[in-house]
Amino acid sequence: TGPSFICSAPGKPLLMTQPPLRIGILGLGSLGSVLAWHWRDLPLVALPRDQHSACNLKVQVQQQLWQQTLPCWQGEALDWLVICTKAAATQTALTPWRNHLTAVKNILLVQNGMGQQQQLADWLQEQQLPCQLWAGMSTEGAYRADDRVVYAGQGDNLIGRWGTEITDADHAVVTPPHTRIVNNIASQLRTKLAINAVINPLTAQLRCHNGELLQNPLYRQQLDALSTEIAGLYACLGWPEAAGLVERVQQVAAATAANQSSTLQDVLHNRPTELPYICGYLLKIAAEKNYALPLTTALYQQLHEISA
Ligand code: KPL
Repeated sequence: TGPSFICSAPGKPLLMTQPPLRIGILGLGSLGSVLAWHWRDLPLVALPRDQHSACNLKVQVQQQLWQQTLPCWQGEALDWLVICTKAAATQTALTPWRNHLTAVKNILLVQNGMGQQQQLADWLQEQQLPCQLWAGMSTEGAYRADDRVVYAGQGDNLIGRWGTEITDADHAVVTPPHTRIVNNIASQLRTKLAINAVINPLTAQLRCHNGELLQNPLYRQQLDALSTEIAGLYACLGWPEAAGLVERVQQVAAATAANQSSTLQDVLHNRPTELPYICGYLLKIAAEKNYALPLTTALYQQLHEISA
């Protein structure tokens, strides 16, 4: 947002600059670090686990290495608190900051998976915190390599209000740079959920890059069978994203062919995966409808065993 003009007296414009957005970031992994790089000219603060250290960031963008230290949030007013932790860590990471949250206007969750958005909405209401809750879906490409995060591919960061339609008042909110407001964020999240529910567990189980799911005929069969199973659940739930879902998963596997999915990276580094908020979430809603997901169930169980 650039400067805007208002007229103090006819013919005498008074230059008004918008104060820079104050943003706090919780979760400075690959995506959080890339967003910090996008917002490097703004006054950023970090919400570290120990609640007092500054955070050192290193992001490699093409051949350039960007390094910055973000101070720890002391409870000063924030326009946006952006949460990029793993879905399962949301509540544990946020709760220690409870007393500062009255100073936050908007909370934005940008994570894989579903279920955590509503859990947070319920918690904010229970705590009587008036922050506006937003959910986001990112297609930025980034991965951790040694001591740095590598920004591997530019993507979109779509955001929308959680649990409600976008209003005129929301459109008037100044959103963080490199984000775009959409009216159908829940739909975007459901499509991404299906993509992650197919590509992530399969690549983790088969230990392959995303593109091999298309190139290897046996893997390709599994890809299509799993996508078809999930499209069936979406159709049963009346979710319009069911249409074209199998093709959409294929397109994303092709577009991210050289990627190691985030779940494969987690498994290879012995980290907890996001599958409970991806496959686990789908299995829970399928069970509520008595809808069987045999392929998803088997894959989820096997991967639980691998990462347990
Ligand atoms: O979101 C992804 C992930 O790995 O988590 C995809 C889209 C599958 C790209 O790798």
